[in-house]
Parts: sequence; structure tokens; C-alpha cells
Amino acid sequence: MNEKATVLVVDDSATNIQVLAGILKNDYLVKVANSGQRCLDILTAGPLPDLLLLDIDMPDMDGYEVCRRVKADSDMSKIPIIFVTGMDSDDNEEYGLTLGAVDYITKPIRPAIVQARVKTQVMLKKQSDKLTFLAFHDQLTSVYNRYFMLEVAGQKVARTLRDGHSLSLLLLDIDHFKQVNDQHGHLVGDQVLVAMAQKLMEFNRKDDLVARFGGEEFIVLLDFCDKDSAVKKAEILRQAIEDLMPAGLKVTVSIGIAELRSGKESFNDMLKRADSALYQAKEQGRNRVVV
Ligand code: GH3
Ligand code: MG
Ligand code: MG
Ligand code: MG
Repeated sequence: MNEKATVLVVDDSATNIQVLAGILKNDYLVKVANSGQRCLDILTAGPLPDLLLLDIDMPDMDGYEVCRRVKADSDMSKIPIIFVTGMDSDDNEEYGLTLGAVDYITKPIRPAIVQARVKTQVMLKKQSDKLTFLAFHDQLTSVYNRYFMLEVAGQKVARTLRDGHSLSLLLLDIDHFKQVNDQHGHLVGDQVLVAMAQKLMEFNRKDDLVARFGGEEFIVLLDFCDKDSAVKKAEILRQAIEDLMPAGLKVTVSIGIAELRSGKESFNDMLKRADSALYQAKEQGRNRVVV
């Protein structure tokens, strides 16, 4: 949490880079790029910096163009950009700000002013990252929350219907969880939820998405996964969870499965079918997988 923020300094002049890096290196992890293209390469390779200090007048690709490209990319666009430039006309500054830069510093720079402006932008970026994380994650288990699942699910469903691959959904509900709370206390119940979420994440592939959907309900959305593979995966998860808890604490899950039907099905339709499969799993005695 307290690790230094990263600032990427982009300038075609080695002297300018040296000066800026010298001003910032005590407080930040400073990376440098001596051209616009090099900057984009570094951003593409990741990890993304917390702030970009960007010169405008550079050969090949100027800072305006770099800014345009960064702001057009959905991942990179959240990086704040401060132009640091010798171009000190109002028109230039106005243009830079309309491209989405958060600030505009003209050379010759005054070190204390650069430090103060950088500090403010890095602080705002950190706050924004934190709020974004909180908005999309469940605070107890740290997996994605319902809001994020619904946001992403709509996009995945649309893409699946367009591209014709498969998409499946597992709806997991802990069996008799109320009894776990009643017998062992709410705190142990919370620990069970955390352990379960960790177990689900352990089996997470790149295309899977794990979310806590409600109190003791989780969703695993399996991209590029048909019904048969989803059943296999669900069975592995069910077994892993049965084996997970220490002796004396029996916790099992029931799992309902649905695969998206081609045509016009929505995420909600698929979820409804998974929910009725889950209901059947409960009816049939729990600790089982039903499609
Ligand atoms: P079933 O097998 O039919 O699913 O039975 P159940 O007891 O799991 O179902 P029910 O929906 O009646 O109870 C869910 C329980 O989950 C009730 C609630 O207290 C508990 N629960 C929900 N969220 C949390 C939480 O964040 N922490 C803890 N400890 N318990 C929670
Ligand atoms: Mg230059
Ligand atoms: Mg429930
Ligand atoms: Mg339950």
C-alpha cells in the first residue's frame, strides 16, 4: 500500500529527463522514455505508471499524439498526464488540456512547483484507484462484487452471441450456512466465506470471473466454456470445497449451471436457469451439481 508511486517521464532531451528525474526520484519510482513511441511501448508492456510527465515537442511522435493515443486506450486512459513543455502559448496549453491532460507546466520548470503539482495528481490517482477497487470488489472476500459481475456479464454475453463461442455460469450457494453461523458464530461464517472465495480463485483461469453475488452466493462466469466443461469444473470446485474445511466444520456447496443459449438470451435469462438448477440441487439433497 505504501510503495512508491511510479512516474514515467517522457522527453526527447536527455538533459530534461535528468532534471525531472532528479526532482522526483526521492519520492517516486521514476521511469523514463526518450520518445513518444518508446513511451507507448513501455505502457503497452505494463505495469502502468501512476502519472505521465509528457514533453510535447519531440521528433517522430509529439506529446499531443501520445496523449491522444493514451486517452483512446481503455486501460491506459486512466493514467493522468501532465504536459511539461517549452510551448508556452495559451493556445498550446488549451489544446493540451482539451486532449485530456490534467495539468500543463511550462519550461523553464521550477522544481518545487513541479513537485507540488505531481504530488497532487499522484494523490488523486491513488484515491481514484482505491475507489475503483472498492466499487468493483467485495470487501470481505476481495473477489469481484455483484455490480462488477453485472457490468462485465452484459459485455461477455453480447460478445458470445456475436462470436458464437460458449459461455457458462456457475451459481454456488453454501449449504445450511445459517447453521454454520448459528453453531460456530458469525466470525467463523465470515472466515468460511473468505476461504471459499480463495478456493474459487485458486481454480480461476484467465477467462473466468469470480464474484460474490450475495450473502453466501458466488458466481463463476466461465468464458469459452460449454456445459460439459462447466459441469466438470463445478464438480472439481464442489469437491475442493468439501475438502477445504478443517475437521469439525462441514461446509458444502450446491451448484446450479447454465450455458448461454444462442439466439437472444440475456445474462438474466441464463442466471434464472442457473438459479432453478441450484434450487433443484438443494431439493435433491444439497452438496451437488445440477444443470
Ligand atoms: P440452504 O442450504 O438452503 O442454502 O440454507 P442456508 O442456511 O445457507 O440458506 P439461507 O438463505 O436461509 O441462509 C443464508 C445465511 O447466510 C443467512 C445469513 O446469516 C448468512 N450470511 C449472509 N451473508 C453473510 C456474511 O457476510 N457473513 C456471515 N457470517 N453470514 C452471512
Ligand atoms: Mg522536446
Ligand atoms: Mg442463499
Ligand atoms: Mg445457502
